[in-house]
Amino acid sequence: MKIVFCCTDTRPEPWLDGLRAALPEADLSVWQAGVATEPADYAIVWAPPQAFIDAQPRLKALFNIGAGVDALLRLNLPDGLKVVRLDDAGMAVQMAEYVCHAVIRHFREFDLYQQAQARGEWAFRKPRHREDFAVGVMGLGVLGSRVAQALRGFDFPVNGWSRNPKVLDGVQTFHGMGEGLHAFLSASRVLVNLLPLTPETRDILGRDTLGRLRPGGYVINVARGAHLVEEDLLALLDSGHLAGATLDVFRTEPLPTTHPFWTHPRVTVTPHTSARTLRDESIAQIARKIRALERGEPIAGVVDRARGY
Ligand code: OXD
Repeated sequence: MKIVFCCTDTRPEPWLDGLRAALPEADLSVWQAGVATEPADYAIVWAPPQAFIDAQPRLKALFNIGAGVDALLRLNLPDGLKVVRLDDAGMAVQMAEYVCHAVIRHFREFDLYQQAQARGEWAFRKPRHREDFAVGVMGLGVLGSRVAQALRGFDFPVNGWSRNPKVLDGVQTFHGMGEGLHAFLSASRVLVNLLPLTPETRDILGRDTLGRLRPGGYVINVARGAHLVEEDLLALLDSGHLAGATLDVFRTEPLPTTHPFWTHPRVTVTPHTSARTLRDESIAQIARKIRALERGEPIAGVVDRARGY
C-alpha cells in the first residue's frame, strides 16, 4: 500500500518515522510541487493544493491532520474519495483547557487583578454570579461536546447550539437557524464558536447574532476566522454591548501586524493554537483507520462532503 504525505508547512521526517513504525508494510512518499510522485492509495494532508489532488488519481482516502476540513472541501475532489478528519486525537482536551481558561479568566476578572498588581494594589473584587454567565457553545461535535462538558464541570450554565437536534447531559440545547439560534443567543452571555466552516456558517457571527447576546457578552472564537465579521465585533466592543473577546483564529493568518485586534484593550489574541495536532496520537489513529479500510471495515470520522463536516 502506498501513502503520500502532503502538508507543506509541516516537517515530514518525524511523520514519516512515525508512519514507518506504525505501518511498516506501507510505501511512503512526500509530495513536492513540480516533482512527480507515484500514485498512492492514501494521502495524509493539510491544506493540499489542487495540483496534488489532480496528480493522485488512485487515492481512496484523504486523512486531514487538522480539526477543520474546510480547506479540503474547497478543492475539486473526485466523487467517492473519502475525506477523513481526526477524531479528537488529543485535541478535545486542549480545546477544553483553552476555552475554560478564557471563560474563567473573564469571569474571575484576572485581567483586572493583573492591572491591580501593576499598580501594587491589594484589592478584592466582588464575586460575580455564575448563573449570570451562561456559556453558549456553537457546534456540538467532538470538540464542542467536550468543551460543554468541561464548562459544566465548573458549574456554569451551558447552552449548546447545533444545526440538528442534539442531547447532551446537563446542557440546554437549541438547534436550527432562525428562532432556535436567536433563543440560544439571548440565553447566553459568553459565546464559544466551534462550528465547522460551511457556506451556511460563514459570517455567522456578526452584528445581528452577537448583538443578541446578553449585555456584557464575551466572544471566544476557536473555529475559523471567516465565521466572524471582524468590524461588527469591534463595533459591539466599542459600543459596550460586548465586554471582550478571546480570538484564536482570524480571516487572515498570521494576523496582520496593523490589525486593530492586536492592540484592542479587551481583545486577547492567540496564534491559532487552541488545539494543536498531536503527531503520535494522530499517526496511531490514521494507521488504525488505514488498516480498517484495507480490511474493508467502516471507519469513524468520514466527512459528509455535501454537509461540509
Ligand atoms: C484546525 C486545526 O483545523 O488547527 O484549525 O486543527
